[in-house]
Amino acid sequence: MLYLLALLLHRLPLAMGQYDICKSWVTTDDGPSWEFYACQPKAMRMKDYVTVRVDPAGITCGDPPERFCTHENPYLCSDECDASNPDLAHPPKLMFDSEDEGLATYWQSVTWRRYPEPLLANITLSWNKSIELTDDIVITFEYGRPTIMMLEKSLDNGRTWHPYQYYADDCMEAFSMPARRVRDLSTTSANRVLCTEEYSRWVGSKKEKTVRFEVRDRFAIFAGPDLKNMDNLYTRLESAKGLKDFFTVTDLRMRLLRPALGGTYVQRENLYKYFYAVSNIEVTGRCKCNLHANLCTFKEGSLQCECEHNTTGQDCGKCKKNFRSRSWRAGSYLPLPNGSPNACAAAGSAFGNCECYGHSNRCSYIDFLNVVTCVSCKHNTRGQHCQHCRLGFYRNSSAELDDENVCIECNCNQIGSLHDRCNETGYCECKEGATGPKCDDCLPNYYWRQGCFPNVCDEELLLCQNGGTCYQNQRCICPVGFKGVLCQQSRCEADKKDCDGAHSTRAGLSTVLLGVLALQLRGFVDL
Ligand SMILES: *[C@@H]1O[C@H](CO)[C@@H](O)[C@H](O)[C@H]1NC(C)=O
Ligand SMILES: *[C@@H]1O[C@H](CO)[C@@H](O)[C@H](O)[C@H]1NC(C)=O
Ligand SMILES: *[C@@H]1O[C@H](CO)[C@@H](O)[C@H](O)[C@H]1NC(C)=O
Ligand SMILES: *[C@@H]1O[C@H](CO)[C@@H](O)[C@H](O)[C@H]1NC(C)=O
Ligand SMILES: *[C@@H]1O[C@H](CO)[C@@H](O)[C@H](O)[C@H]1NC(C)=O
Ligand SMILES: [Ca+2]
Repeated sequence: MLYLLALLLHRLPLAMGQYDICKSWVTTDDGPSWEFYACQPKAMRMKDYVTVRVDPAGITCGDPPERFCTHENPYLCSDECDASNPDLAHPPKLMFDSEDEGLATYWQSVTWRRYPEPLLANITLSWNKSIELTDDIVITFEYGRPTIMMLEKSLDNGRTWHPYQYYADDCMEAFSMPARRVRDLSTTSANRVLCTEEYSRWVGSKKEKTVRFEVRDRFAIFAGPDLKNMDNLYTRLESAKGLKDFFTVTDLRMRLLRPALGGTYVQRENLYKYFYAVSNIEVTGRCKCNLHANLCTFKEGSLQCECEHNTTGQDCGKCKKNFRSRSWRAGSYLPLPNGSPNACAAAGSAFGNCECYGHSNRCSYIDFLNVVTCVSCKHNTRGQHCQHCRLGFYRNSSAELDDENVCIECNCNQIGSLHDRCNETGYCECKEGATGPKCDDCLPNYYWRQGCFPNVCDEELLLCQNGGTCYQNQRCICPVGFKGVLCQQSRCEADKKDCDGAHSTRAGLSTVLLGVLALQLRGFVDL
């Protein structure tokens, strides 16, 4: 019975469709054991998990309430948008609800009352998870499709953006790009970003409502018109550089640049018929789990792969702890039909097994030492297992040994410190007088000037005397008749000749003038 079950399970990958299961319990000549396969989650309706943001603020209609008209009957302007009335409001979430039979629900923008200033809106969809598109993105516009719009995508949760497709009724005029159709692309240009005129021309607002990003047409370049030859597609995805990433997104952004114009020029006397209204955005795709999971669940507000093959992370993008004897690899669609799981392996004791904590992909045997050591440790690590930090770096106590951020630069102040190394808590070794973790401060009674120097004068112990004033702890500015580091010395005592005429006005005056001259030369007094 168990054998039969095992046999059944073993046959499942083929029966259920490709890459649906990650492992099965099989019986071999050596007894029963697990067999592992490349696996991926099923495609889902991604609009159910999306977060949306509409820019700029105030672009959604209804605050204050506003009247709008349609292109079909511009004189019948009975429709009204009012954000405070649930029946007349058009908030962004209505782009993602399920459409009941009959009336469409939609997000709507304000009208183009500021014409000729352009009417611009950005609709940003975020998943906080990488997703592989498996079908067309379909955006449904009520009351006419935009004359000009652009689709952008991000692969890094919105940090950087790239154009995905341009849409215009005249590509040359709008984007200086020739109009092209996805259907005309070839195997070498399947991931080209192009401008299409297919979804922007006026055909009547009821007739054609959708704008597409054609994923299926691009797949069909490899898999044939009915997507029957998926093997060929999977082979291409595995081998053609950048092709997989082309269909992968974490975020999408629609930049609406000019509304539907009704097939004619803008009529200034009725700007109430120009606006955007989107009733649905369909995005079909699967979680990207690097072929290490066949389930993806919605947990704590984000999609998460349920990783197998002893991998872990949101995208199963690394090996589990204690399973890092070789570096992580994505599963592969090849060889057909079950692919390669490229599972992570336990850190065992086999000869040549050399843990590098993910900082190196290469080990080498050093003959005369009879050891295996990691080669070219990355992330500022060093050592046989890349387990130490390079000189000038220290261990990040909140990071695991296999973390890319495990080593932090010491950043010792070059002038204040003895060298660029630091201790385990990031403290540098300071020259005399310097202090602080990085040696960029001075101890009390020292002043900073390309390094720390002991104070010449201050407010406490090293007081300037005889009415002298302390200049930035660096020197005393002495009154006429006194000198010395702390102005402690009368010039009379220093030079008897000066004192002979101490009571004569002339001599006194010349001393004053000399003093002033001296100060002026030093730049302390303006005459
Ligand atoms: C839309 O996003 C782009 C960045 O891609 C930005 O430059 C532009 O100002 C945004 N437009 C609006 C209307 O917020
Ligand atoms: C994004 O997903 C990660 C991993 O699941 C989670 O830790 C983080 O809080 C999420 N961020 C947001 C903004 O939801
Ligand atoms: C993952 O590790 C477990 C032990 O925790 C082991 O039983 C299992 O076979 C491993 N799976 C793979 C794919 O290596
Ligand atoms: C230390 O590691 C944690 C965890 O990876 C990281 O978030 C943090 O930025 C690191 N600290 C520094 C200073 O690099
Ligand atoms: C590093 O140096 C600082 C300052 O000298 C000291 O307080 C700290 O305890 C040292 N840390 C270690 C781990 O030695
Ligand atoms: Ca809707």
